[in-house]
Amino acid sequence: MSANLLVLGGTTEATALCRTLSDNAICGVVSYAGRVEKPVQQPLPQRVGGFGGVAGLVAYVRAHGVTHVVDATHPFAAQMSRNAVSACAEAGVPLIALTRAPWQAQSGDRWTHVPDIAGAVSALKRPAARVMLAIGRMHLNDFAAHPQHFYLLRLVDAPDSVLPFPDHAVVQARGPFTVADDLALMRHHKIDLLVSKNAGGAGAAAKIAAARRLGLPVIMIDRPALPDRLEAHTPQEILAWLGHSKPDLAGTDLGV
Ligand code: 3Y8
Ligand code: NAP
Repeated sequence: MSANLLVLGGTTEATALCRTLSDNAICGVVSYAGRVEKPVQQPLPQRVGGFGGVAGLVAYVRAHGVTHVVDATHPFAAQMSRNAVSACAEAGVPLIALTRAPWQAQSGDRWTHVPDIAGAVSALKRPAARVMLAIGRMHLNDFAAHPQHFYLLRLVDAPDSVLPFPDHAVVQARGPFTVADDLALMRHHKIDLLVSKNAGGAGAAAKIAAARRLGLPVIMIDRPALPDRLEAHTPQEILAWLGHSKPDLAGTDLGV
């Protein structure tokens, strides 16, 4: 039976996987939550919007004859990842996660680890600073508790409501970002503190390197706990999991 994948997308790794699947003529659909107005175009058909919890995902998998699910969502998309584990177990469909290791502090880094967004908000209970808040839009209102700071906000889409910060600037940009651009951005806004999720990967790493270069402190939000599941770190590992890795041709009579 040929494979018919459901890729839970929204990351650089998911984009790389979609390219690999398309290059290997493996059928699948990539799924987005619909968080942003225009998700990047992929070389696979895509669907946008929630499934309707675990039951909705089970129903989707069954209705579309999905043979394998790859959870290539962001490490902070914990609810989606939990739902994928439960739904695939219930539907009896194999699941693997395509994920990336967390960033590790290097020499010169001035990180303060906090367990979650609330921890980052508490860490901002301090005299006024110039804070780069590069965690997207979904949790901004939590930081209204500390209006004394100047906030530099980087968002994928323009804000659709008044932001709860008396002193702020908005940069509308979609990653991946470069160190040179993030250095220039932080210098331009005289940033003296960075708040970041420990996203891992390359797409959001530029600001971490820029903060190191500038000697800035970073409030680093650690990842939420995820259920146990099979994990891979490259599209090639996914191909192998699908049984599509190139056969070992050594010693094979190619008849040429
Ligand atoms: C909708 C799909 C690709 C994927 C690219 C990666 C890299 C660029 C860096 C900063 C940090 C942040 C944010 C970020 C990055 C990649 C990746 C990544 C961080 C898109 C995308 C969707 C989203 C959703 C969006 C969240 C927000 C988070 C912005 C596509 C562009 C801050 C995470 O406005 C909103 O509501 C945005 C919401 C979830 C986190 C949040 O809490 O706000 N991502 N990001 C996905 C969907 O609808 O299912 O449009 O391409 C994807 C990417 N964003 O294909 O190259 O792989 O991480 N995304 C974080 O890491 O902290 C920006 O500014 O420095
Ligand atoms: P989340 O909190 O874990 O998920 C909340 C709900 O959103 C899920 O239960 C599901 O709704 C829906 N959902 C999430 N991802 C989906 C997907 N790929 N396809 C279909 N429905 C999805 O997720 P999130 O943190 O909001 O992330 C949403 C999307 O943004 C994901 O694609 C993720 O990869 C991407 N992203 C997130 C971050 C981040 O910092 N969180 C960073 C970069 C990219 P139902 O229960 O109705 O199925």
